[in-house]
Amino acid sequence: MDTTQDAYWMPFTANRQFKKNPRLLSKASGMHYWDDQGREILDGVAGLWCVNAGHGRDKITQAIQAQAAEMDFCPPFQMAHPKAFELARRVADLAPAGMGKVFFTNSGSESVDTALKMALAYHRVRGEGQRTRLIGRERGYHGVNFGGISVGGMVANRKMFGSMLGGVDHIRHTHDPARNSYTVGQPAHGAEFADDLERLVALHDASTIAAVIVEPVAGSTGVLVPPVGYLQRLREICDKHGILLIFDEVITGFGRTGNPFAAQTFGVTPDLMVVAKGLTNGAVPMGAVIARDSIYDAFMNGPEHLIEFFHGYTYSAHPLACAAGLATLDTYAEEGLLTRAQQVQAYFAESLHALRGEPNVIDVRNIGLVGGIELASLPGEPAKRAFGIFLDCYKEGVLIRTTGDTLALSPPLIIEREHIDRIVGTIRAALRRAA
Ligand code: PXG
Ligand code: PLP
Repeated sequence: MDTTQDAYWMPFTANRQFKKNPRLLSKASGMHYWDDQGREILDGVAGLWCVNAGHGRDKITQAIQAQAAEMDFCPPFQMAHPKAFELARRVADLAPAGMGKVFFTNSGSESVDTALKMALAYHRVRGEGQRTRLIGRERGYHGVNFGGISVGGMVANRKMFGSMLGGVDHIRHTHDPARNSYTVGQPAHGAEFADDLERLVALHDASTIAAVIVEPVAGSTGVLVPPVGYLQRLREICDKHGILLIFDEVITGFGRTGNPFAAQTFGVTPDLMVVAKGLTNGAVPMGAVIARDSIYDAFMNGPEHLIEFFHGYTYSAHPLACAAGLATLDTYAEEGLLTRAQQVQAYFAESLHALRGEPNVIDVRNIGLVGGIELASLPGEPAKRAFGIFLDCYKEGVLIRTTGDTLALSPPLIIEREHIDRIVGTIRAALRRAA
């Protein structure tokens, strides 16, 4: 083993396997990475679902460089800098009407925990402090902090970490391959999965429930697109019972589904929206929670000199992140990237669904510029077949992502047809080689 790699404990990585045969990237531009040997690699996953405008965008680079030279850090508690206000305004302007308040964090995981705390505190400041229960969903991914894994529904991310938050329950996931496999876009069947929330209301009583958190499209558990009418039904049940609806848009935010947010694509407005990743095009870590005005307003009570919400991070609204965020939103606007998926999604869908019938493919799912190709697992060895395909594609110069035995694609929104052809062609060849 190369001893220079000993010290780095890699996140979500098979450390021993990786260090025997490392995959090192050293340069990125547009749709591509280059490895440490100078080999070009087409990026089929926007880094990790985050580099939505493509890599190395000049405007973003320059904004970060200029900000670092002008002011490196500004304390975010009882102090602020102009770009923090400006970025909050710009993000709020992209959000559904009425969602006008933006709280900054440094990641999706921090944003999730921030949103859960906001929901609990919101009920409390309104005199409904008994609403302490949080509801997540099976197969949900909400990052890796304790709040997020508590409401999350990925067994491997939970089972090692004790009892987590108390008072959490889960509704069922919406994956229903028997009725919905190979659906192009939103599945027709399964709006009734939302009624599971009524079951939990009957069990716990609505007066104990603070919020429900779901990803509009579940990403990390294999690209699960919401059935037609499902999110509407969740919204109705939340409204009926005074429960807050939180959308985790860490992946779906910033153009992934053809609109700035999936809330707009599906026509359902949540009460709190969790974002990260595409907010800065992945260039500087940053996340945010976007809140309905009425939620913020509920906190603005009591003596004016007192802190209203005892929460925040040293690096909330970091100047470099704000500068990167503003330049990112400029780039999205100048190039129409937040709606560009609408133009490319038909070709993307057609190309992915043409993989039906290739060896071991059992389902294809897609919406906007996100896609999942599910493979039959090797008997007794879950995730191994997909990982083999990942390694083969990487060898052939295409970066994809796997989750379980699903191949996931979420390319930069600047993708052209020739890139789609190359990604899908490489996957097809890898599937055939592996068979
Ligand atoms: N919520 C959702 C819906 C996410 O997809 C997070 C929260 C956490 O964000 P941070 O910035 O703390 O990582 C995410 C992150 C994958 C994969 O390919 C997906 C994510 C992160 C790492 C890997 O499965 N999404
Ligand atoms: N731990 C200690 C000892 C701290 O002083 C702080 C912040 O001041 C934190 C953790 C939290 O760090 P952050 O604000 O970067 O999340």
